[in-house]
Parts: sequence; structure tokens; C-alpha cells
Amino acid sequence: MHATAPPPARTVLSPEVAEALSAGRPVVALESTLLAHGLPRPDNRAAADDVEAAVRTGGAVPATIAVLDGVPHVGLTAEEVDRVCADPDLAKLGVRDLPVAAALGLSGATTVSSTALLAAAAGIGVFATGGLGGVHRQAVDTFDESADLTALSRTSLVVVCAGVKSILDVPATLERLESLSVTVVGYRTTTFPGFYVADSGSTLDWSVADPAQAAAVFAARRALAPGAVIIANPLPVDEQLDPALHDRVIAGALAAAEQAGVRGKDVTPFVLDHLHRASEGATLVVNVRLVLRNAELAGQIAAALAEDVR
Ligand code: PSU
Ligand code: MN
Repeated sequence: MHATAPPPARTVLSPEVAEALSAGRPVVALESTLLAHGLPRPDNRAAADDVEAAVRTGGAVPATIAVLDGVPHVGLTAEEVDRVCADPDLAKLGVRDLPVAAALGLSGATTVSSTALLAAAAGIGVFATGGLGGVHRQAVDTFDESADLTALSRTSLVVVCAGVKSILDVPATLERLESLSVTVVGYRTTTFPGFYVADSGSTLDWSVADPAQAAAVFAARRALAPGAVIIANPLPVDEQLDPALHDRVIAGALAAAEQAGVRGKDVTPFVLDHLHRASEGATLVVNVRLVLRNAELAGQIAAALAEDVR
């Protein structure tokens, strides 16, 4: 006989998140890699609070997700957010890393892939981030494609983002999302956003006009097959990074990563950090701005979804 599978790793829900979920009130998941590895310390700490506040403005309860001492936490206390934002050695955990962290009692920040999985398992239907991982520009040689894409192909939730990080190969990433049957919809646009800039140069087939339509697309997706609905929410043009500055600093950051021989999961944090410094903080301001906008919209979509279920 086969040994029976062990019970799934215990997940701790914060009291507020547990209460909201059991009452059917709207909840929005937030990832922690963006805090620990995407934004510089100490600015990341204020950003963490601001993102949670933006979810509340949208009408939902925020649930920032991280793994602490081997235990997935959905909804963090202020002290737990301090830990995530202050520890320079915190691991970056994708889905494949979760079992190791659980078994060895390790702590780490969760990426889009692992946050989506833990959120859906907890019964959360909406997730806000900055930009998704995707296909890297040298992927033909390196095979570097974020696990975010495959994770989203099998996880049922709405992900609100400003597209994929513009350090990536955006058209190739959209092709892979199509192959993986991930639903991608623009928010009030069919222009696919370029993270720091409003227009990535790629277009989408579909757009939704308001949070209720986004919620309706997700309800239809959930009834059809597992998999995510990506709501691509561009920055307004007057809030984007200057496109000329954007192209210049990205080229420099990618060249620096190449020269430093950075590989694997260190590529994204290295490049984001290089951009923040090369742009003298301009990319950081825009990065935080777009995450806040996504968090607020995600709150509105979660509220529309909760309304629908009623
Ligand atoms: N979006 C941001 N900043 C980030 C990330 C996304 O605005 O730091 C993180 C996310 O956690 C995403 C991860 O899942 O980068 C992708 O990393 P990789 O390319 O190694 O899969
Ligand atoms: Mn990668």
C-alpha cells in the first residue's frame, strides 16, 4: 500500500483575513517578493503599508502573503511586515521552493507564482502586483521563463498588474500566455501596458470597462476551467516613466546583468535595483505608483465579485 500523503502545510490566516473570508467579504492577496526583492530598503516598508491602504480604499481587506519559519502566512501583522522588509537574506520563494521552506522551517518572500497558489488555496479570488514575471529577452539561449506563467495557467484567480516587467520580452510573454490559455484583458484599453510605461507596443484582443465586468470575466473563467484572468492596468500617460529614459536605463541594466554574470532568480532583483539607481529613483517612484493603482483596482474588483456572489 502507498503511504498516505501528509496533510498540506499548515497556513496561518490573520484574524482579519480569516473573518473576512468566512463572512464572504472581499479580500485581495498581495505578494511579498515585490517588497523584499523588488523595492529597496527602507522605502519598501512604507510602500507595504501604502499598498495595503490602497486595497482598503478599493473596498477590500489586504492579505500580504509570505512564508515565516516554514509556515505560509496570509495576512501579516506589522511586525511580520517589518521582518519581510528588513531582512536582507530573506529567500525568494517560487512554487517549487515552498516545500523546501516548509520542511526546513525557512522564511521567504513569495513571488507571483507562489502567492497566487497560496491565495487561491486560502479562498482568495483577487491578487494585485506590479508586473508579472515572463519570458526573458535571452530566453532562446537561457530558457529563462518565469514560473509565474505556468502557475497562472492552473490557478483560479484575478491578477491585477501593469503588464509584465519591461525588462522582459513582452511579445514572447504574451505568446506564452496564449499557449497556456491564460485569459488576458486590458482595463479600459486594448494596449498592453509596459509596466513603467503605459504602452508596451503590444496589443490585446479584449478590454473591460469597469470592475464589475472584470469580476464577470473571472466568474465565467472559473466556471469554465482552472486558470487566471490577468487584468492589465496601464499607468496614465502623465504618470508613466519618460519613455526615452526608460529605454536608456533598461538597456544599461540588462548589459550590467550580463556583465556581472547574474543568472536565474537573481536576474529580476538585480535589474530592478540597477534601474532604481540608474534612474536616480525615478523607476522606484513609478514602480510604487503602479502597484498602488493596481491594489486599489483589485480592491474594487474583489468588492464587485463579493457583490455578485451575494
Ligand atoms: N513585479 C514587481 N516587482 C517584483 C516582481 C514583480 O513590480 O519584484 C517579482 C514578482 O514576485 C515576480 C517575480 O513573481 O518578480 C518574478 O521573478 P522571476 O523573473 O525570477 O520569475
Ligand atoms: Mn527566471
